[in-house]
Amino acid sequence: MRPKKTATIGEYLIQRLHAHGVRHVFGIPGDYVLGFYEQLLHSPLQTINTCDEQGAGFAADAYARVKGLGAVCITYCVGGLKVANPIAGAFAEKSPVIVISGAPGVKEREKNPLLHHKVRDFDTQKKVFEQFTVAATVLDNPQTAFQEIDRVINAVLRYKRPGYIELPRDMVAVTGHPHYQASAVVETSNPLTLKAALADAAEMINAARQPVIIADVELHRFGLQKELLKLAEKTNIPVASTLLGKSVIGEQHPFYLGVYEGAMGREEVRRYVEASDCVILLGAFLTDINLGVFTARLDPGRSIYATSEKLTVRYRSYEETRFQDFLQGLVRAKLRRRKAGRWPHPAKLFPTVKVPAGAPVTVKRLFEHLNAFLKDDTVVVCDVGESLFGAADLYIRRGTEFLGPAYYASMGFAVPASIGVQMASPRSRPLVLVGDGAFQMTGMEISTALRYGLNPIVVVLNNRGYGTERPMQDGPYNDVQPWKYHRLPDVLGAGRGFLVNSEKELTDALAAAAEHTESFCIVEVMLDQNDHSPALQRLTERLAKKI
Ligand SMILES: Cc1ncc(C[n+]2csc(CCOP(=O)(O)OP(=O)(O)O)c2C)c(N)n1
Ligand SMILES: [Mg+2]
Repeated sequence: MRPKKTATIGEYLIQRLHAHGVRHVFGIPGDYVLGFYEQLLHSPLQTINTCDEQGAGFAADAYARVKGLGAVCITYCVGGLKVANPIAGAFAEKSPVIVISGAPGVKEREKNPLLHHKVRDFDTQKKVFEQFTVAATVLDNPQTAFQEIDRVINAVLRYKRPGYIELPRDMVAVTGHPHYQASAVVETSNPLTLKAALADAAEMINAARQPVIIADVELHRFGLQKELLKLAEKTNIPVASTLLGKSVIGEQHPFYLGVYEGAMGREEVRRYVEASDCVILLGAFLTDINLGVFTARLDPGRSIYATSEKLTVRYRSYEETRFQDFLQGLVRAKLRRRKAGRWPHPAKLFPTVKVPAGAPVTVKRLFEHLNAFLKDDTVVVCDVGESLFGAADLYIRRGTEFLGPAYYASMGFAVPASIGVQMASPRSRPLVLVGDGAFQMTGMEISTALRYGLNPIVVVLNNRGYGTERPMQDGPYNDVQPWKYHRLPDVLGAGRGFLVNSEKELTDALAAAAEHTESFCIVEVMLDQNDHSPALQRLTERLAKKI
């Protein structure tokens, strides 16, 4: 798309999104944003209309995680405040999403009339978004609008967190500053500090007996997976990931230990990591879930901690050092190559034990079967609950093929996120793992998948309620209305549904779903209410102690 000299504000926004690789915009129009939707229609960007704005927010978040930038476009307040939750999640988990909200025109705002959708003041919505975006603007001045668009997009790309652009409806078709030149922000590390940090880190790594890398989500976000592999291969230092960073490295890789999550994760991974005298944390979020509800034992005195926000080597911290420069520097640094050591590898999690075909499905067996079912083009998209905890042990074949809200943990993520995933990566087929409770929140977005010709396989883990919460504290508030999830194709007029009560039905359903590629499949798996994955049992025991 060639930039136009006399672009309107709306056109310029579209040009810049396109220039940064965005091809799809998720959302729902309203009168305050219809003018911009019309411009989108005549642009190379495709709009994806979801059933609900929350779905659009999750889809844009997932799109951003896969493609590097996502966009959601909604109307003022009624739409905007519905994307507040997914955008808060994108902020918390570092996903670069641009929120574009229509709004009353600048002229309409004079004398402060009570226009529809206004909550309190005209800037109420902007104030809300300022809490969970790295830059927010109202494009109310044609002289500065282009500059503001670039400022927000640059901040989003720099911090990998959401940004907010409010577009008053009478500004969409106004021409912006004709002589404005977009300038790329070039940020660099302070070379002397970087050099000192690298020397410090290299000395510590070289002196270590058993160094280990913990690779987390920022490596995905900053596209540094190749550097991670180079570092591991060059030094023979093994790599563990976290739940949020899962699939940052292909899990069949010989350097891969598994997911480290304190006492919640596999014991041999915990032991190996915690016995290390040099833990190299790369792009890591030290969250409660990532750290197995703070059961992880990581000593700062034995750690190198590098993220986009801070860099410390033991207790020394280094300012003005970019995360990517530090990692690239480590790859080039003089690091001792170790003898290939012996470290744990993820266990082969396959249903090797034969059980009677009619045996009911347990959570453990479900994940074993799913593991065997994963193909090279499968992207696993998890929702909160058993889906996420059980999936920690799935064996993800290649990089960036696992998405889950493993920190913010908002239910309702997975089904809409799968739309973003498949739009960003059309050759993939999402495998959605979602609890019945979460499905009741955003599962109708399966209709959006159908509308746009996508073909996710949605596995609904039906344990009749909020299973995750039952071991902590149970009551009727953890029940949900039983639905016949597998009958959804009847309602939507397409797709295939399967009801699974036994192992045999599970393997048959998965095989049939693999064959049925023309539209979505929904596999409803009946589980015992009191059956939990081992990881969840450990987690809830620890959480219950904190209530
Ligand atoms: C939007 C939202 N509301 C409430 C919660 C609190 N919560 C955490 S897990 C959970 C139950 C999830 O139920 P379901 O989706 O059926 O999965 P299960 O735990 O049964 O595997 C709830 C209500 C949440 N995380 N997100
Ligand atoms: Mg449930």
